[in-house]
Amino acid sequence: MDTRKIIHVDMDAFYAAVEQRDRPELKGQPVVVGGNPQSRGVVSTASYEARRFGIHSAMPLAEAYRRCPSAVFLPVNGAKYRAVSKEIHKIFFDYTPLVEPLSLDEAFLDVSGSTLLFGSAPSIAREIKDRIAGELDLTASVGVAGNKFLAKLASDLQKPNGIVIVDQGRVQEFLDPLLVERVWGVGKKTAERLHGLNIKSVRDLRGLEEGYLRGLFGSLGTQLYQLTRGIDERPVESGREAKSIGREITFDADVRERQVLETILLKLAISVGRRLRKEALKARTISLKIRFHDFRTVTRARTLAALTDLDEDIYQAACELLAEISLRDPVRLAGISLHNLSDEDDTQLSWFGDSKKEKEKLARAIDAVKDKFGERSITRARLLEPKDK
Ligand code: TTP
Ligand code: MG
Repeated sequence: MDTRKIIHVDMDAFYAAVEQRDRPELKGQPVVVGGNPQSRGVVSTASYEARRFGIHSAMPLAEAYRRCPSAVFLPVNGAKYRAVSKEIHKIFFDYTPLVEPLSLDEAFLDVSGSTLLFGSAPSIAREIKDRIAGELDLTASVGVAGNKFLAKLASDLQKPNGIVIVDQGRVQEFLDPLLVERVWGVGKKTAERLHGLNIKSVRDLRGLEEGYLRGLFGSLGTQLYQLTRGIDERPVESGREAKSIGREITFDADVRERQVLETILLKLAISVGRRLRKEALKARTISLKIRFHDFRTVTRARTLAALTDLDEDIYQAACELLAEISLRDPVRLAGISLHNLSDEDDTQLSWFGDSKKEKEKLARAIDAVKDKFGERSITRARLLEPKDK
């Protein structure tokens, strides 16, 4: 039984809300943060007014423009959001030193040791929300529960400006009606397999025995067994500072085909690209890690001429690096990591991106992805795992 008190805070439409706050004439208007709609970038976030037009994060800006030409398109001002994020963290630290930021606008707080001084976890959560509104003129959604999994689920349930408290005694009641897609670790593929077994809700999933789940999904099976019962022991880890952003996947079965690996690299590129944009950072160096079945590990890195936060740039570099690696042995793991991160706005370097050769290279990269994975692949949504959030 969980005795911890965990709060998850997630700011509402963060970048867009900061822009609307600083330019009150934008309040109530569809605002898209991401850049010029003529550029090849993607939407970082959209105000709730813009979301009504179907605009969402990671959508190409051109598509957002098509859906709502009258929206106000703004560049990503990373330095500003970083400064606001620091202000938010200052409020958190008034209640506990155990703060684990997940991105600029999202954090876990462990307030188990704070209740004697500051009152119950729900009242701390309310106070934090009120202070964010009063001092920073922004809204946050918060979840309060006995562990990270439940707190994060809760903060998402009544967005925007929501507060959801998961009582210890009502965990199962809270979890059971939720769709399996909301369970940490359930991506698109796992969800499809579960749907094939007619498992739609957490309640359905909870009906499966642990051994059976392990047989189906390996260690993920055990994780699902526990999470569907509201068990999650992961501690809140404070003091984690991302100097690099990386993601790797160990395969269920070794992979020999280069093409399969390229598909996996696309998925990894989309995942790290998203995290990069959530941190309002750009990367200059992309590194690829390949581990063979005998655990021999090869890494290769490439430093780009200009900073990027685009999935297709990351994907292209990763594929080029893969091309340098001989695949005589089967592969058990692939990973992409991003280094030399910067929040500089290097748009003054964009003359580089405008050079004909560079443009052609990019167009080829995008076409290659589309040829291989279909027209919609570049919209990304297809490959995004909801739990990457
Ligand atoms: P989110 O918390 O996912 O989104 P949000 O705060 O804009 O909206 P809400 O939480 O109310 O649904 O991400 C936080 C910020 O990270 C977001 O404002 C912009 C940035 N971001 C990107 O740049 N690219 C992305 O793909 C995502 C998801 C977020
Ligand atoms: Mg948010």
